[in-house]
Amino acid sequence: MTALMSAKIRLNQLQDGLRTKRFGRKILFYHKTGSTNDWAKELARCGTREGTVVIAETQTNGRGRLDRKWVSPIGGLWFSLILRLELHPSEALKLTFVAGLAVAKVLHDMFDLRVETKWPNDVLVKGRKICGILTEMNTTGETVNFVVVGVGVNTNFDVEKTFQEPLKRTATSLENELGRKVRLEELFKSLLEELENLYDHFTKEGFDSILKEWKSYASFLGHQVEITGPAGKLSGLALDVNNDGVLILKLEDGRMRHVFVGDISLQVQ
Ligand code: BT5
Repeated sequence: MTALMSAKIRLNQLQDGLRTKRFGRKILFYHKTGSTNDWAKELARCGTREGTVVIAETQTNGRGRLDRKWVSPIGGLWFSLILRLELHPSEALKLTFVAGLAVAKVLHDMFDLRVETKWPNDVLVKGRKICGILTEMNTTGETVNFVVVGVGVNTNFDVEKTFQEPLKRTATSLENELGRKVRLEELFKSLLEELENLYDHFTKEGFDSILKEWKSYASFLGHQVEITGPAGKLSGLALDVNNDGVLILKLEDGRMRHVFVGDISLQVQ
């Protein structure tokens, strides 16, 4: 495979053999765009159907949570999926777990990698971030009009050469972990298939078994962690993630704390 083939996305192969009913049946492709989440939201606002995907080879304004920057060079897999489902706004976080589990399963099954899920929206390999998920929604009062789930997987590039400090130490890519490039289109199709599978399970059967499986990849549970959130830093034992996707932290003084938003870092003991 030449470097060009593995960095560029071959549009005609994105749907070739795709085994989904709805996800990725309509795809908008950009060589370069600001953020695929922004385009997906725009399309959803105009009524575009569930399962539509926006994908780009590179993003100039890739976003993380709280408007943080998501670095999105060529060679990565950057896409957003439009979902239309009945749920309460407080439940949208659950879709982040659905997507995180889909990524973890696919990376494990396709490449035999030891992947970990980290609350709330990361997938890691050997403690380094290989994927981030950004779930955004549009609401009217308590009605969710649509949800956009953005998935970014560091794939065919070397983080050492591509990222700056401190990201080159905290991130990894499939190329770094496997020592080779992979077919972006095949990875994309497998992710869409797993996403559709798990999403259908979630809408029909509920969140319990999704969360249970997500937790089976969550190696931070049972460890001392530090949470950085809107209210500052908190340290404690990461006890559990409850059925709302909320992290339960046991503080050093023994009190329990529900954490709704934040970033976890493991504490070295
Ligand atoms: C995320 O936010 O992890 C969500 C990332 C979602 C990206 C996808 S790509 C397709 C779609 N379109 C978008 O515009 N976004 C979505 P958060 O948990 O807030 O993490 C952001 C932090 O991760 C940054 O502050 C950096 O520290 C780090 N980071 C940035 N780029 C990274 C990368 N490529 N790989 C690993 N870490 C990165």
